[in-house]
This record gives sequence, C-alpha cells and structure tokens, in this order.
Amino acid sequence: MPSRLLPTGLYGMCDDSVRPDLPLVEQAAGLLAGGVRVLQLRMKHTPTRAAVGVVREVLALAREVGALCLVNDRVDWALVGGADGVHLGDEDLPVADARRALGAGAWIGATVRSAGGAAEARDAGADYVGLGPLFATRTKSVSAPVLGLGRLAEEVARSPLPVVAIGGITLARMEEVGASGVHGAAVVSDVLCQPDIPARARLLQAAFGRGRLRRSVTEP
Ligand code: TZP
Ligand code: MG
Repeated sequence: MPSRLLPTGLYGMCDDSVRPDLPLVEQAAGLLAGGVRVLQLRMKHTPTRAAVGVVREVLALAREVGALCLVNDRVDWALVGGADGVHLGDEDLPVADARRALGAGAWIGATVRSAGGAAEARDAGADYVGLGPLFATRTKSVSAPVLGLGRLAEEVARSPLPVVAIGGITLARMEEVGASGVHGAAVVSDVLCQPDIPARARLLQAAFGRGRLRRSVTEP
C-alpha cells in the first residue's frame, strides 16, 4: 500500500456520461491545466479498446505534471493501460482482489457510506475512500441517503483513511467542504459543464484551500 498521501483538494473526474460531446482526453487536459493533481476516468459508455487507449493518453498527460490517473470500476483497464490505480464501488471487484491484482504500489480507492465502511476498506487494502452523496446530485442515481456537511464531518473524524467527498459539490459549497476536514472533494458537473474548465478548477481548488485554512485556524 502506498505510504504517500493522495493529492489534496479538488479530485478531478473525467466522465463520458456528463460530457459525451467533449473527448475524455480533452476533459483531462482541462482539469490538469487547472491544477488538478488526481484524476479519475469514469467511462461508463466507452468500449474496452477505446477506454484502454484513453487511459494511456491521459496517463501520459498526467505524467507531464506529476498527477495521478485512476480508473473507475475497471481493474483490467487500469492494469493494461498502466494507470496509477482504481476507484471501486460496491458492484466492482472487491478491494482485496484488486490489491492482489494490481500490487502494493497501486492506488486503490473505495466508495463507502460511513467511517465503518472506511475501516473495512482499509483492512481490505484501500488507500482512501470516496464518501457520498454529500449533497443531492443529478449526475448519478444513488440509493444511499444524502450525508450533508454535519454527518460528513463526523464520519471524516472517525475514518481511518483519507476521505474524498462526492455528490452535488459546487463552487458555492466548496469552501464549506474544505472546512469539513475531508482530504479531497470530487466534483463532476460543476467543473466539466463549465465553458472554461481550467478556470473553474482553479476556483474550486482555491475555495477548498480557503476552507482548509479556516479549519486550521479555528480547530483546536
Ligand atoms: N458517486 C456519488 S455521487 C457521484 C458519484 C460518481 C456523482 C457526483 O457528481 P456531481 O455532478 O459532482 O454531483
Ligand atoms: Mg463503480
């Protein structure tokens, strides 16, 4: 398991459902230009052969700036494309199997619903967890209830792994999210659906940083 920490702040996602009109490699280039240093490729509608090509291309871009490239759901695509790791949900390969397949150096994130889930993910070999939905979102239909900032802060305080919050996070809410103690914040539509993706990514990152700073001066 990597002992290093996942890049903090805005966790970028490239998504073929949210911006089917904008090639995933261009989405990635925009996010990286905006300072994003961890990217997840969420390819629900991309056939395997094309998806592996995207992984390779995005990885080359990420390498130029020292960013990480993770693949959503598909351990096989990550392995063949040489990605830095994967992000796994309940219906994907279990974390322990992914760890065996990808080895100790890979980054593995797991979607969980609580700090208890984060402890299980850690025991199985995950490096960080995705926790959500934080707010209501139209990007993905999720059966789990919305957490809200209060619950998020409680779960983060009890989580043994760094937490990346997800779901309905917008620029207007990013500072509060940064102040909750999360390690990162995954934003999909509020960055990908903007006319200037790099500019929006910078604003999101700055807002997260303000929240973190506020927390560091107000927390004992
Ligand atoms: N998992 C929980 S919510 C979500 C995922 C992948 C989508 C979040 O998208 P948005 O547009 O930032 O609300
Ligand atoms: Mg999944």
